[in-house]
Amino acid sequence: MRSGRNFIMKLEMLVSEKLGKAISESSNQEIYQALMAVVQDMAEQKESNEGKKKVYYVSAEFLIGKLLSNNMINLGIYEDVRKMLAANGKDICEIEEIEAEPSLGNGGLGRLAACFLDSIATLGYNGAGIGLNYHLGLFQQKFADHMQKETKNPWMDRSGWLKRTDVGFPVSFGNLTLQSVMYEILVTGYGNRTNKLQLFDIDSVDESIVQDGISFDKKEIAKNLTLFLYPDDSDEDGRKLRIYQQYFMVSNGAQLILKECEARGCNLYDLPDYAVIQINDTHPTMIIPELIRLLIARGLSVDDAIDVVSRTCAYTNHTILAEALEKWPLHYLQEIVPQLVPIIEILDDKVRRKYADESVAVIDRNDVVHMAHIDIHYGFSVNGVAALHTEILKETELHNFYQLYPEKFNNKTNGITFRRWLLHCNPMLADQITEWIGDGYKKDATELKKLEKFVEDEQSLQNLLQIKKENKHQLAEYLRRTQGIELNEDSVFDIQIKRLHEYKRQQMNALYVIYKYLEIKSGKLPKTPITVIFGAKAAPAYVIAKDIIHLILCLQELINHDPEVSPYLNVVMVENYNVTLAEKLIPACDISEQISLASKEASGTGNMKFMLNGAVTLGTEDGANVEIHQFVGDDNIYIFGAKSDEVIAHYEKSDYRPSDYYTKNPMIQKAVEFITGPQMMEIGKKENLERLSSELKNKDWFMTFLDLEDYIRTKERALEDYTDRKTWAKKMLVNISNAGFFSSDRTIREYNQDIWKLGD
Ligand code: 26Q
Repeated sequence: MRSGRNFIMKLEMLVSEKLGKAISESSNQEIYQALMAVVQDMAEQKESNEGKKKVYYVSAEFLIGKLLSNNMINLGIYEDVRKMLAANGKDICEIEEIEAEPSLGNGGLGRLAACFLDSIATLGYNGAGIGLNYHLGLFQQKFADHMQKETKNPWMDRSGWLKRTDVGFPVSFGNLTLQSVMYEILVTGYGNRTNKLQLFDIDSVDESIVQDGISFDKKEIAKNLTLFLYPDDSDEDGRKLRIYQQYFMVSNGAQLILKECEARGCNLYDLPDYAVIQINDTHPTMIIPELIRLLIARGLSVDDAIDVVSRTCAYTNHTILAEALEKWPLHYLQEIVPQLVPIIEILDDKVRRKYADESVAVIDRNDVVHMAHIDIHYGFSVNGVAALHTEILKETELHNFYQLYPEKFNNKTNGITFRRWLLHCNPMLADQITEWIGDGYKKDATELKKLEKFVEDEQSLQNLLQIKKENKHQLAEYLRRTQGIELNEDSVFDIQIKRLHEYKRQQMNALYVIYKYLEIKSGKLPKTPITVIFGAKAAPAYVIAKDIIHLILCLQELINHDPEVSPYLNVVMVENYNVTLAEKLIPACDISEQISLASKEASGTGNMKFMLNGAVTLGTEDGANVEIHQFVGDDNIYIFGAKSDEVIAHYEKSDYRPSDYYTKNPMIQKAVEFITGPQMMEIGKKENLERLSSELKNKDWFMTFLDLEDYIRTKERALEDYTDRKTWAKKMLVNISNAGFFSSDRTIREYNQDIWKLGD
């Protein structure tokens, strides 16, 4: 039995053995290292390569977050370790803080890949993640002069989970051949097997070429190949470096997959019986021509190679934003990966012989290669990540492909791992749920539904409110200690945390803040104070996104220092939003902001994390919000704004004019004019504020003004409802009890049933 006094004593022995001295006499840093080593030993014991067929989840991003506590939870030892440390005068939370967060992802797509690895291991499936080991990860965000500044994040020295292997492969770029090294991170499932995340790298990467901030010479490929995640692709050298990275990732992946399958006795014609490759968006698409190339080199005919690969690869689409669909000029590929060009030409030629429709071509008339088109023609499955998203792909974005291959299209609504996003980040709530319904929900999330019977129980609702209050207190302490931020713990915590993008409409939330500020100034005081919390990184080259951050930081300065307003309204923008911060923010949230322009957010996964932790969603009918709405019903979510059909119709007819709304609505006008008014100008920079204001007034590509009025009205209604604490607590409970569907265990079971077919 892994619990009780004996086990705690054993743990203490294991850790002190690694330390070579008593725990009480060791520093937190030393204890972190020792615990990590013990956890790694235990995870290794669960390593398994069983199962004939294996899924390879190939992704340019794996946003895994800190690993120590998560692994301890999955190994079932967290509580005992906590007690053992406490008995030795050590605080587990302080030890958690030693660990650096690996920053190997931008946002949703990378975090999804991490949740999936957890669920694949938890369900006992044979699988691995394949990606790149970015030395400096995604940039670290600093605020100075109310602006975002980027600095590097050297996470590797302070993490320790990466294990170098002696596996490596040659990868050629024209005349340059680089020898790779594979690193591994163990991914241990909840009470089940341990799988691996396999990250490729080269030894010649030179971190010293990074000058101030995150700039570096993009031409020295041997020194910079895996230096950063998605280097700035606003210039040509940046875009080329992306192709180098992608090919390096997939060539290594393809060589590893063939090696492993051959070792298990696969003759290459049977590859689909041994491997299934899930292509996470188009970033790994070159794995298709690369595998075809490798199979031909091993003696298969061109047609057989294409057939085998097409039955092995499946593609997930994560976006319908046109600018995010990858297209590469053929001459880039000719320069960087000339060996793939003849293959891609064959793939194009086959499509052109079969289909006259130019819109489905692999290489278009301008000699641009459409990566998603390769995936759809030469993969056996195409999936979207929420019901609405998949419908839009079928009806609009990929309609011509859907007509050719209706059988390939399927939906897999995203999910999140409840181990990290409930058990780890909200232990108080998890314990309370266990007290109410037992711990079956930890393995079968749909059991949360049993919570609904407490919805009329006064005491249970009180408990729920008490837990929220305590989590708000803990967040306040954390932000005070780490960022010097003061929160009003008695206010409503209204939180929008996600990448900064115009389609996610942080600017609309900022306009609400201005509206509210003006209301308070005019004497209309809210019943409950509000704290509007933002967390977001903007891509370094995304000018308007950075202007929106500037606006929010200026509002924070103005409002929090205004003695008339700050007792009722505060704005907080947390610095360097990442997985670790999300784990602190989400359990403390009252209102979850999911306000993307309908049709633009493929799914969202933050929405699910908030729901699970008892926040109520304020959102549009977009992505997975639609499904959340269906589960909780009208009374337990605040839905507003134009529906996706209306939005799509506006785009099709090009008939949206921001001025139509701006000039007719004095409230909108006042709020927008405030951006460039004297108070803001005194704090902020004219150039940035004017650019943002004019972008909104003249373009407003994501239709902020279309939804602003309804947004404000609906948010006010939510804030009013919040004052009836008991009714609000019911809404919280209904949200938690309906969150089961959004477990990534459910998502992964569906991937396996419909796509991977791994068997037992
Ligand atoms: C493409 C070309 C050039 C440069 C960069 C890119 C690029 C980089 C990152 C394109 C897309 C991404 C990331 C996309 C992403 O995170 N999408 C999110 O995926 C989540 C998981 O499915 C969804 O929940 C979100 O709705 C979706 O936005």
